[in-house]
Amino acid sequence: DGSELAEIANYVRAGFKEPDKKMFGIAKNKNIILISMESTQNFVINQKVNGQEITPFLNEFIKESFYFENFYHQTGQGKTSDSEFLVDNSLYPLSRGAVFFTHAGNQFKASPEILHYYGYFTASLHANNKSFWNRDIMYKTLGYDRYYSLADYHVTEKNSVGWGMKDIDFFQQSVRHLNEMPKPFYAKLITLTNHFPFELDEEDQLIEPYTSNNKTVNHYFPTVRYTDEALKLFIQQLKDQGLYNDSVIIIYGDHYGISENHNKTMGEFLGKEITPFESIQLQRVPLIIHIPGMKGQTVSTVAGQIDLRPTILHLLGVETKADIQFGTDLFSKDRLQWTLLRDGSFITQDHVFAKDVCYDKTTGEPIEKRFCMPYIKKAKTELEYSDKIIYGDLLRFYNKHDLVRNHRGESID
Ligand code: GP9
Ligand code: MN
Repeated sequence: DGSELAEIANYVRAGFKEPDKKMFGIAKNKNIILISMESTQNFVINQKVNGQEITPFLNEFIKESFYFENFYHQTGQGKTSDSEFLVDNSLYPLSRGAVFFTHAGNQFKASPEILHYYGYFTASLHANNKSFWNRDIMYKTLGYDRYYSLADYHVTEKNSVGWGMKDIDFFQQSVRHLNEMPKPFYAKLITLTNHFPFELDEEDQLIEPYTSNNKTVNHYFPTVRYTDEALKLFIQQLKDQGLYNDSVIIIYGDHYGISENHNKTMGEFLGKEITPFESIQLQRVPLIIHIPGMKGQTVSTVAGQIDLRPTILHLLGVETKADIQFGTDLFSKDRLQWTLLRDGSFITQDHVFAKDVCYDKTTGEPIEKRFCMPYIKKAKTELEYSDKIIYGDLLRFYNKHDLVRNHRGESID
């Protein structure tokens, strides 16, 4: 029955933080353009390889955007699909498998579905086979109006590399789709070129690889640089098409690209040993939110992908107080400084908890576990509650009727 959901609802609503009044509704009726950057970790921002910038475009773009420097991915085995799940639902993915495959038949109350009540057209754009990650099925469940997949792109041998269509071509053709969509829209674009094993054609190599005996790490940098170039061209096209000033642009990394297996080389590159503490810090991915007419700012609040849904909805002026979600608005003044990764590791203002050890964030040194204790319980509770929702399909008890009433501003029980 719905009693389990009631307990969970009490928990999440008790943790609800009011949005910043200055930000709530600031982007009402604007388009949302979400860009998922494949395998892009935050350490590449403002970083050089062989004396050359890895992300010259993003390094400039963050100056005119909100740039979140302590933003973590929270994905598990479902990789890109897990990040999509987090962003649209503000629920945790599963500890094993991909919820896109295992629970596509559930009822969710994802942001695309909610945004319909506010007149939005919702779409996902990704030049891959539509059934990859079960997206064609799951997107219907999440309430997407349209999935622009492989069949909607002109893909040739020349404009492909590695996993498929090159990012520059993908963005170029995506602009046409964006132009055709009813406005306002909520559109998610998923890049692909910076995918392991980071293959690139000679002509697209804008910087030299890193030099070490580790091919994966070496080739990561030129492909990140390539996607940075693709983003630069895309933003210019948005300006040319008159879409730029009507759109909030949100760029985020989906998950790590360099796994723990490469910690030795990463340590050489960064000039420090990659301890379990540093390993967690490497799970930071870029988050850049560009709001037309607003000045840039670097924000250091501790946050994760789970926080994007309330943030986006609040920017659009949509209340989420009654929603079942585990994230908090990134602009909320009194948000808790904490984020929880899917493996139970977490990060607070002063501590990192990883592999059952509590670390001091300033020194990176292990300290007594009691400092992390209050959050250990919270971490366990949240993952259990989120899992319960998914395994028990509990949001079916938060039925359509409640959802509509809630988003008409009527109260629900
Ligand atoms: C595939 C792309 C990459 O469509 O999203 O998937 P990943 O392997 O990163 O989950
Ligand atoms: Mn991915």
